[in-house]
Amino acid sequence: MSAFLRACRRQPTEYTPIWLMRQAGRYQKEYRAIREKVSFIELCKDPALACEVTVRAVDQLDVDAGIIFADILLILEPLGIGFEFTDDQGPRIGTPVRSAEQIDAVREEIDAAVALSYVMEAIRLTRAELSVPLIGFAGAPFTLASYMIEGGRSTTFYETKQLMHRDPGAWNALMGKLAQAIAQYLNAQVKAGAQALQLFDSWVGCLSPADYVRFVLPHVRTIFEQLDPAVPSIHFGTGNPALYPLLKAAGGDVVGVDWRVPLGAQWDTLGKQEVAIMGNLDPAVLLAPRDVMNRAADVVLQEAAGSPGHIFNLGHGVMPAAQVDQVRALVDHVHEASRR
Ligand code: 1CP
Repeated sequence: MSAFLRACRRQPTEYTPIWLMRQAGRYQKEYRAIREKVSFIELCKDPALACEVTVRAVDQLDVDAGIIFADILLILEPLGIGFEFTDDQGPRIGTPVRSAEQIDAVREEIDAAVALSYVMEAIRLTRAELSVPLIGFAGAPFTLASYMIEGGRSTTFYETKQLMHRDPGAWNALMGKLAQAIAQYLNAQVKAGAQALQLFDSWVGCLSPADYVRFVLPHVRTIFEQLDPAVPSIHFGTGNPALYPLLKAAGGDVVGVDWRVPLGAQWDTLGKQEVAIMGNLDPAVLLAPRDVMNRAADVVLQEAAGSPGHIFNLGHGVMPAAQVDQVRALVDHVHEASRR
């Protein structure tokens, strides 16, 4: 079994496996060249191009896993929510969902294998070309709901929290529909060939632990309960260290943590015998001089202390300003410095 899949299962590996969130993207000149010809959505919906972009990131970086090129928002289309990607503002939802009537109109069930067949086809094509495991993914209900309700990116999440507190019934109805659709979508990706899954709850850190327990955790738990246990799952959240024990409780074989926590102490709190951990270099360190970056990576490796079950990653995605040779140098350094 590959080092990445073994680490997901907390089995010993000869070196610490590494992959990077957003390892395919604008920091690569080949990606920018493709994006001059096609829009982001066209790229996601073209399985051959999505496969090309996914495989190139693995080849350029020599990482231990690929992640299928897609986006967490693609599932909104089959749910009946129109959106577009703007070049400067990020995603924009046509009509934000803010009333009980609008939540009623969100579709109950999607057949992801049909509605998102282009993702499934991209997974099949990529599996045939990759020699490392391929990760499938989806956005978590809170993060997806926040885009639907805010209408785009947010820093305060006031509209989302307002709906949650004003009408818990409508909130739970929306979260329940999203959880069902997400579970169905993730299982369809496994059928198509995904060998691991990641649930991205990128913005859930804006919540208090008490609100996470009441308004989010039960819905996320239903997702993990429905996933095929033969395929390891990663539960990623950022921005709020107090939530990590709750993310673990909600489910997943691996908890993905950001740089706001010391990885070792966080892993001790979660239980090294109970869950694997992924993280957690600050992506900004990619912009530092190479020796500074390597020393920061060494700190992460020392925190993990070579314990089985550490997957090296950034605490969030590679930024567009990163340089490909620097990102590759990070991967090479982690492989060499962790060899046992
Ligand atoms: O060409 C472009 O400008 C598009 C930029 C881009 C890319 C490369 C977007 C728009 N999405 C993606 C790909 C993507 N998105 C991947 C696969 C690539 C890889 O990892 O190698 C994945 C896993 C995602 C997941 C995603 N999309 C998340 C969760 C991860 C995270 O960064 O927290 C989120 C929040 C999104 C929404 C999204 N899509 C795109 C943008 C610019 C955003 C963020 C907008 C915001 O700040 O709210």
